[in-house]
Amino acid sequence: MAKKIALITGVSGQDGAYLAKFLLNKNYKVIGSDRRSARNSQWRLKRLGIDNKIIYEELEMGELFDIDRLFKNYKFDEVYNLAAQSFVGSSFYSPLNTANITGLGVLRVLECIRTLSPKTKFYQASSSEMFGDVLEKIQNENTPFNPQSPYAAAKAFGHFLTLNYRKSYKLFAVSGILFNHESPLRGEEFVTRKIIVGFINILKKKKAFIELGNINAKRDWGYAKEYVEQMWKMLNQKIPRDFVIASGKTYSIKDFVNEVAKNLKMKVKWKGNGFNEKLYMKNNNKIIIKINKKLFRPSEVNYVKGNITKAKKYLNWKPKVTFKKLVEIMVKEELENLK
Ligand code: F7E
Repeated sequence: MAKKIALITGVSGQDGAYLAKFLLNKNYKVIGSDRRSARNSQWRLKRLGIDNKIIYEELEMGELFDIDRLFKNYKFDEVYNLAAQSFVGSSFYSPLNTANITGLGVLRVLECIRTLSPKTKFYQASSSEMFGDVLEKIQNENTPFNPQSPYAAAKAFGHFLTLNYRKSYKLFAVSGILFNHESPLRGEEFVTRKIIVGFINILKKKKAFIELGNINAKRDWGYAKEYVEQMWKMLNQKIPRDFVIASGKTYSIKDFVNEVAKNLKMKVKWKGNGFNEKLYMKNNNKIIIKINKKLFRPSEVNYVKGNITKAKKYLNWKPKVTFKKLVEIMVKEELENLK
């Protein structure tokens, strides 16, 4: 049987790399694309040992003709649209670029599918950030969106267009609303890996302290490697449906810090309040975390918690990796990579 062909946009990101590996193991021919400037950021593909196993294509999500060219060169069975300006914090400083890539980029791909390849199945990487200042305590596929950043607004645009193209043109187009998902392949600009790398640098005496923003924000964190498998499952259902993928548990950034410290056997204590809250080493009273006002976002998502009833029913999935296990995996691999 001929191999299935999949396109993963944003292949050198955390999810792109895990998904590429997963699809290669399922005997897909994987075309992975990224913007030209991401050429040098293939460390994740290398770490997973697949940098030479995928076909790499440079692709600007801002250029319709670039996407069009790819659709004329390959007959894709499945397209996973993971390309985005994905850092919420940066979206406040580059809102137009975020809207163009994270939002309009989705529409460009959908237009290529509609006009050139209507049998191609399409997965859109939607995000729990769309729930924003949450309108329901626990969020599911029907919870209304209340985006709090240019990133979240752009994701909501992509989400609704995916739904619209499914209804209007009968495309097999679905959105996975993924809550925060982390791994050793997470970028250091995101808070989980920033904390782990920061603490290890403190232990190695390469750094005195790290600075964080809002440590009271709460997130529903899961393991990226598990989550990307659900993307594939969504495209391999009989009926196209959207799904929330989450752990169903919520923890603060402070909880994450405490768990990392525990894993690194650092005895620590918090003191002070608000902007003056600090984390100290118990043995010598050295400050290892300070709060920096500049790292607060102009508007914040304070709390999210996902409901995965639908994923349990149709995808037959529930998360295996708990919060504690996730921190353990991330810390362990970070230490091993230092060796
Ligand atoms: O922030 C707070 C920050 O940047 C988490 C992306 O994958 O998940 C991710 O978005 C929280 C926020 O992820 C720092 O204010 C405090 O409340 O790790 P993050 P995110 O914004 O939740 C969603 C689902 C996506 O779709 C996104 O693409 O941590 N926080 N201090 C900090 N955050 C960062 N980055 N750095 C700090 O120093």
